[in-house]
Amino acid sequence: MSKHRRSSAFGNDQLGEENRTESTVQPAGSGARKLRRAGLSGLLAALAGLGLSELISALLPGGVSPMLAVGAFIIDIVPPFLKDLAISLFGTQDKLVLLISIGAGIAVFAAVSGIAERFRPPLGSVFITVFGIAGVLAAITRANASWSAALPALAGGAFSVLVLRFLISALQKPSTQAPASATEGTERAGLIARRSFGQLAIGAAAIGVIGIAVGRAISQAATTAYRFVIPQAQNPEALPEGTDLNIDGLSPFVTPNGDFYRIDTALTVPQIDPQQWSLRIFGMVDQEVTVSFEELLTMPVLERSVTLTCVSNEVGGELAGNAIWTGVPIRDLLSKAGVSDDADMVLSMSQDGYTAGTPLDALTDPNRDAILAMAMNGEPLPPEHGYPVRMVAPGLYGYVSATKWVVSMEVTRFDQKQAYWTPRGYAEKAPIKLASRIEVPKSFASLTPGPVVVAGTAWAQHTGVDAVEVRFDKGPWQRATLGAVPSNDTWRQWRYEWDAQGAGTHYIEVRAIDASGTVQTQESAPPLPDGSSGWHNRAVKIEG
Ligand SMILES: Nc1nc2c(c(=O)[nH]1)N[C@H]1C(S)=C(S)[C@@H](COP(=O)(O)O)O[C@H]1N2
Ligand SMILES: [Mo]
Repeated sequence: MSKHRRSSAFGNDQLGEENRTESTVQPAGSGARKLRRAGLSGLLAALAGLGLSELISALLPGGVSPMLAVGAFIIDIVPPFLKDLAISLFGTQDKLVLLISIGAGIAVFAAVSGIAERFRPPLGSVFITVFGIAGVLAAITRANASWSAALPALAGGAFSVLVLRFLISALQKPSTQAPASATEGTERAGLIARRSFGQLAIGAAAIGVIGIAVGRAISQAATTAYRFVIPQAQNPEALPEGTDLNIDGLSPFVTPNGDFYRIDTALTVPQIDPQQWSLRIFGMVDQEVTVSFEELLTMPVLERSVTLTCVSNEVGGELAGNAIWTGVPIRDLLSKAGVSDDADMVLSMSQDGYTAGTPLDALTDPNRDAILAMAMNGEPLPPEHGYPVRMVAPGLYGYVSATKWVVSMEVTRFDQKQAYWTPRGYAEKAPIKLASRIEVPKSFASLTPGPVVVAGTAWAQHTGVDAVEVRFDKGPWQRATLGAVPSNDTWRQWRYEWDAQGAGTHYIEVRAIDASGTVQTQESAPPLPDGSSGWHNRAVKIEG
């Protein structure tokens, strides 16, 4: 019998008739199957609605994908300890995990809506409507959203309700009425019924899958279509000989773009068409300034190596990377606008609403090259690192200085404005702490007695690293050899040749001394509120 039902799914009228008679005989069917089909209806209705909304959001200028808006909203309300937990558990996969959880959440909600619509109509429609409204709210409350941001969720929600009703009514084909008593109403119901459940289901699934795929593809294509020539710096910074000590397993001095750590609150990478992009500088300025990407390309640029570090980096962690950035000095843009003497902060905002508060003097200082970068290691910024334009300010943790997908800078005061992470417990000012780490040999490496290269990186951005010291089994500190650096804004490689003797476990520690003579503190601190501290150590084994 179930076979019959399934074949009726393919819309043969003959079978439909048969089915109808059959259900007159046995109207109940199996309870579990009813539930399953109702749940499936909810899932398909949600899928179709999401598909339509994705498609509209891609085609509509200013359209916001409600699915992503809801995800972004969730990220914004997640408490900071959960964010650090997610980073430590899933690393850079934290967003994938979140996306999957959201997907699973939507699926459960949709299935429940389907069941509710089948057995307690119109409760399922109400659920989906509420969900659609949540999508609308999430979309229109995103930063930089216009009213058109509401449309995809509105249309998707309405369509989803419609699909749900069709699917559920196809499940409840009129079967008890004799043809003789047919009124206009039941005739229409009959028409719907003839579009069998299966046909409708396939249609809904197709709209959903195609809508999502095409929608994503369209919004991605808009970003990557634009080509530009990276402007040449007048005095590009030359890398001296010997920045790289060429040690196996040691981070290269310049981190390739593909290996560069990525940290941000963006659930999916914002897609920005450079031709639509502009940067607005406003607030405590003599005159508001708006620069387009084209204009930016005509301005004099700097090319500088700067090592970025995330405040969430644990002692010995990998959330740091060094790249060569090309872009316009931010001080040039700020002087175009003319900043007020009373201002002390620049609140930069990304296209997706993330904000960072940077001390104004760090951006206007002629001796600190804060850059509005459009290139990273000689290539346009990769989308996940801020395409088309991001900030880079040497010496400050990324969350207070390195806004990606930046679209505005408000010149203001720390006592007037708060940046994204400030109400979430992170310090409003956050210079990068002096740090060093051991990268070679690996933890618990098994070594043969004799000379062993111990190596790693150390950083004290904008101050510079003057020395790195290592010690073994709490013995005396030994000076390591340092790699060359182009400036004090980058990390520095170090190496020490150790005469490894004595079978068993040995304990290596490292600390750095910066150019102002400060010795890296042993005091251990967690990332919250202003960055981790403490000496990195590693245990290794010498074979007997
Ligand atoms: N738009 C935006 N920019 C952002 C962030 C963000 O969440 N959104 N995170 C900041 C943080 S915390 C860091 S550490 C750096 C990381 O830059 P990267 O991903 O290019 O390594 O970006 C900064 N810029
Ligand atoms: Mo960060």
